[in-house]
Amino acid sequence: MSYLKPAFHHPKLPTNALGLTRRDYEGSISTLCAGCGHDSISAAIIQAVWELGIEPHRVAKLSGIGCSSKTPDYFLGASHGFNSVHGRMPSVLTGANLANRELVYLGVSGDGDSASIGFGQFAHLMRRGVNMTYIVENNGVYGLTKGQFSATSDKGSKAKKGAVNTDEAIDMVAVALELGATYVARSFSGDKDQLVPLIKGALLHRGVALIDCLSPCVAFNNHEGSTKSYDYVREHNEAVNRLDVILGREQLTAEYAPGVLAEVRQHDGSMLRLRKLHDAYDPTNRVAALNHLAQHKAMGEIVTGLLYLDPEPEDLHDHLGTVATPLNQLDDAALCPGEAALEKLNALLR
Ligand SMILES: Cc1ncc(C[n+]2csc(CCOP(=O)(O)OP(=O)(O)O)c2C)c(N)n1
Ligand code: SF4
Ligand SMILES: [Mg+2]
Repeated sequence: MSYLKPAFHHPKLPTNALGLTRRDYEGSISTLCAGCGHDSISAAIIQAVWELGIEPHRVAKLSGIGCSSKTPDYFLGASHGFNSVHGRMPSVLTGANLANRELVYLGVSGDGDSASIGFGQFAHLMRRGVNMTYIVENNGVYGLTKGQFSATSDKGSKAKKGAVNTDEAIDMVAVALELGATYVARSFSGDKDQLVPLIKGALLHRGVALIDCLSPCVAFNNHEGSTKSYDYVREHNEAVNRLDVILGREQLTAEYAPGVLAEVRQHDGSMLRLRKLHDAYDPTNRVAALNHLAQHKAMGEIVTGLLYLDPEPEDLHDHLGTVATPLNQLDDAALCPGEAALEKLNALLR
């Protein structure tokens, strides 16, 4: 059950480039547990889309099943939405994207949804390079079904009632890097300063963007012995960089010391500025990103930040050579080129 929020707001609320307030990007009232990390991610999504000045009706938000997959109801109430079947968001989103590339696609999923039942779907979406932002709200448990270990629970991590996980964990960031994702980041729901710019960069990226966002489940995975609790993530967070997203229309200002700044221009002219916390870290080197992850994992650290970015990404439409016009705007002549064209095609296959 969800509740509608009252529409009135303070007349002096700040507006974005479209004259809309942050309230115009909200959804219905959350029914998640108070303190759930997923609610902070919804707030970060609202902030990012509002700051970018994207019209809400230009966004399509899709999800699977889980507490995480319920969250699209709680943001961007005026956007297109589709709550699919458990683990099937990637195929529904791929189909929608192929039919209409003009929308901004945002997929929200959980670690159970993406790393277990939907793992095959996740893999194929990444390797195909569907132009979208994929946020995994990763709490290391099946929250909605009351706290079973998920495939991202770390080996040795303790469940609320004391059981120890004996299985190896799947690292969604490492998998996405292996599979060719062109924007790969990890963040923490409790670090809005890091998360909001990462979401903005992902939404502007014209390729597949993954954000693995650690998001503590206060009901089932926030105790001592858990490696996905607020305390654990805060104590073990190792950020490789801090991101600022600068749109073409905004004035560029130099505010960082030389040697610690990496600038990457994206296809649309937006500039991603990375304040490097590690001077040696190169966000455009896929192999280095995988090595960095592995080295820090061995030290028990959770690496966050923008780990990999391909500034010249290709997406599924580039690979398939599809028509740019949304399919529902094509006329009969374009959709049905006639008998002679069909004959020619058939002849090629004989
Ligand atoms: C086909 C199918 N299998 C199993 C379920 C039961 N189920 C619902 S949500 C869920 C796991 C959700 O975990 P996750 O994706 O991590 O989301 P969270 O609730 O932790 O945010 C499962 C197994 C289902 N709804 N459909
Ligand atoms: S059960 Fe866990 S994941 Fe689900 S709403 Fe509650 S805190 Fe969030
Ligand atoms: Mg989960």
